Order: sequence, then C-alpha cells, then structure tokens
Amino acid sequence: MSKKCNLRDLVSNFKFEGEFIVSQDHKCGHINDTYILDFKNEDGSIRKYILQRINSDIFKNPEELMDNFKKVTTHIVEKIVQANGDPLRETLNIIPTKDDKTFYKTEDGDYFRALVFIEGARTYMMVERPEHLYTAGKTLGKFQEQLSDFSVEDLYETIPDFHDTKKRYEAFIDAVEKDKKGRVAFCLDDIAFAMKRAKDTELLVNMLEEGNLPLRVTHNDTKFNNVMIDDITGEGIALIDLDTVMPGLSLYDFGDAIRSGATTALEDEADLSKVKFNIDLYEYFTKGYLESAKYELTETEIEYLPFSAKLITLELGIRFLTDHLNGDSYFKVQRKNHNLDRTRNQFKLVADMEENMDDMKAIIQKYCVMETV
Ligand code: GN1
Ligand code: MG
Repeated sequence: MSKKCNLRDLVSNFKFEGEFIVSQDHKCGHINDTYILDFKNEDGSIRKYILQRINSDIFKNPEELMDNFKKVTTHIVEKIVQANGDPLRETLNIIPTKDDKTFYKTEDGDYFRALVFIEGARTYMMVERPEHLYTAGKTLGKFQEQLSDFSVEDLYETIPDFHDTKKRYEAFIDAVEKDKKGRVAFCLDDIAFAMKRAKDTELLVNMLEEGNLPLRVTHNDTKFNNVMIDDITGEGIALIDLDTVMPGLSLYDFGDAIRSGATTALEDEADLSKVKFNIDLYEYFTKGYLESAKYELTETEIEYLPFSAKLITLELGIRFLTDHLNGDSYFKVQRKNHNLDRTRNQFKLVADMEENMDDMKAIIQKYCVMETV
C-alpha cells in the first residue's frame, strides 16, 4: 500500500459495519494486493471483510473491471436466490463506498474495492484430498451454468487477448529476440521446449475464429486456489477472483483448473522430481465437471478438454518464461529465477500430460458414455 495512503482513512471510505480493529496482509495471488480487515460489532463479535488494491498496471481500466464485477455478481446472486442458496456465501459481494461506488480511487491513483469475507470456508494452495477436485469440478460446472444466459456483449475485456495463445507465443518470441536482461543463454532448453510446441498455440484460437468453438462468458483464472471450500461439508461453494470474467472459451477454464489442481506440487516448486501430473486427480475433476456442465458443452468442446489442459499449462509456462526474459515485471517474484522455476514446473506438467494424453481422452469418454446409458 502506498505510504501516503493511511489504511484507517482508506477504510473510512467504505460502508463497513462496526469499528475497524486490524488488517492482515493476505499474501496470495500474483497480481493484486489483498488485506483481511477485522471489525468489532457492538456485541463485541468480530466481523471480517476483504480489501483489495486492484493492480492497474495490469488491469488498465479498473472502472470497467468493476462494472463487469458488479454485473456478473448481480446475475449470479439472482441464480443463487432462485436455487434457495445463500448469496452472501456462494459468490462475492461488493461493499460499496460511502458514495455508493464499487471502488475507491485514492489521490495517488490507486484503486481499492471491498468485499464481504466468506465465513466458514477457505481456499487451498494445493489439493489435500481427491474429493477437493471433484467438488472443484462441480463448482466450475455450476459457475458456467449460472452465467450461460449472460450475454457476452455485456462484458468488457479486462485484459485484452488474455488467453490468446497465439499472441502469447508472439510476445514470447519477441522477448527472446530482445533478450533485455541477457537471460536467454541460461534458458535455451526451456525456450526450445516452447518453440517445439508453437503449433499447439494456434489450434483453439483458430477454431474460435473459424466458428468451431463458441464464445462464452468464462472465468479465465480457475486455478484451484480460487475455489472456496466449505470447512464443514468439504463442498466447493464459490469460484472467487472474478477480475478476468469476460468472453472466452470454456476450455480455458477446464484447462486451468486441471493445470493447477491435478499436480503433486506447488506452482513454483523448483525440485522437478516432486512435480507430476496426477491423472487420478484429473479424473476426479472431470467427473465433477461433466456431471454439472456436460449438457452445456458442444461435442467439439468435449473433444478438446484434454488438449485444453495441456495448452493452458503450456501458455502459463510461456507467460512465466516471457516475464523472466523481460525482467519480472508482471508476476510478483520473491526470489531469483522465480519465474524460471515456475516455467520449468509448468513445462514438466506439459510433458507429463503429453505422455498421458490417451488416458486423459479415455477418461472424458468414460464419463460422457456413462451419462448417456
Ligand atoms: C495470476 O494473481 P492470480 O493468482 O489471481 C494470473 C493468472 C495465472 C496465475 C498463475 C490477471 O493470477 O492468469 O494463471 O497468476 N492472473 C492474471 O498462478 O494475469
Ligand atoms: Mg487473479
């Protein structure tokens, strides 16, 4: 948080209830800054809220972003109410500013938003038991279903070309050619790994352009630690981090969930002997997802689900490598070569998925056939 910006003053701009007590830095996520705020109610009980600084270097138009956020959550709340659910737990809810805006802009130009803290649930950096991925699959299926009647034209692109893998690949080649930080010589094998798979980066983008895949409202950042899981029931209750909800491919959402969930190590684990694609976890997610989303998906979407997992993993590896070559200006880093470690970790998963591709396809078939019998 910028020095000029006093937290107590900042907090006083939002319609929080109770007396502000303390804030805690929630060191999660590579882009925004997140704080958990404790407020004391009149009866002495503590109530928590989320405060976030939106990274406006990356999200160039936070006002449009918050417009999307408001529209999407309003739509989801309607669906939750229709299903007799709890709208304060099953999606994110904005706490408005005192002048009823969805964000507060400081004198320094920083954008902050406040959200209801979801009680009795948490996210996990890694899957702790296989059922976690089954419920994550169901949560994604439900999210896609809730937004299936939301018009794609009503949303801004908060980051243009976010999952345009062709453009991501071009940006990577540009970073290799410029070699701004003189790092190319130290990652020739990683660069070769990505270059060997250049053709893969064109496939889905071309299919979308040719009208063979539908454009839908998608989440675009479905990593496992964006699924809120209920502490008591162990069920996924909400998909959070809605900054990149925009027009996209359902395949990216499936792919990113597999990338981040069906693995045996954290995303930045540098010891590659610990990093493996886990096909059993892939099966758990697939089962949950296809149980709740299957009838929404076209045959072509279903066919490309296994490939999408590999593609999104390759895409993120390429994004990490591009950032490493450009001098770590996008993803937050905590150590030397952090983005390179992340790259190698993702590329290890890509190689594993390539080896397992036939089995991954067979699992999709298994759950599609089971449903139609
Ligand atoms: C970023 O910051 P976070 O964790 O929400 C990134 C995603 C990546 C992810 C990898 C806007 O998400 O695309 O998949 O890191 N978000 C943006 O952990 O670039
Ligand atoms: Mg995010």
